[in-house]
Amino acid sequence: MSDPLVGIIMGSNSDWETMRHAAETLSALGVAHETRVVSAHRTPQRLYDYAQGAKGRGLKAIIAGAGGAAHLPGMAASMTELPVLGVPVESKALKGMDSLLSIVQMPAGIPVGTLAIGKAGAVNAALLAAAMLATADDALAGRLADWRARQTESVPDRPE
Ligand code: RP5
Repeated sequence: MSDPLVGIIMGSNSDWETMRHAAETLSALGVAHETRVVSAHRTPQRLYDYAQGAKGRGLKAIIAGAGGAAHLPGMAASMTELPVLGVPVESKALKGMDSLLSIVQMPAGIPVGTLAIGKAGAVNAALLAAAMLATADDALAGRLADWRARQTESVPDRPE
């Protein structure tokens, strides 16, 4: 496996059920990535170390998923110049609206590209990270175009 280009981080092991869709999508596109549990609340030093070291280790983007009071994407973005894509994980109490609003409402100055709540957001974060990398990688651009063509072909004309 080549060196990871995308880091997928999540606030809890319980987020993996959602965030594995980002990892699976990157795998399908042949994008080298790594996965880590990094909590803004429970492991702040791990978050600091991860975000501070990410660019130097060769990562090009970070996908950060978290639920509830979801500080992880914003805190990660504050400590790296890499683009950070935030995935609001669906919470039990508020169905992910808390996660969404926590992630999307960044004050001006530190951006987080916020995706949809749950699996759709995890898949789309991976597709968006791949599209960003593909601007400087023709082979990846071709794989991404093939992925989209297969998706188009898989849509039936009539309901089955
Ligand atoms: C957040 O709290 C995590 O991102 C997770 O979505 C949520 C619940 O975590 P657990 O209590 O399941 O570990 O920090």
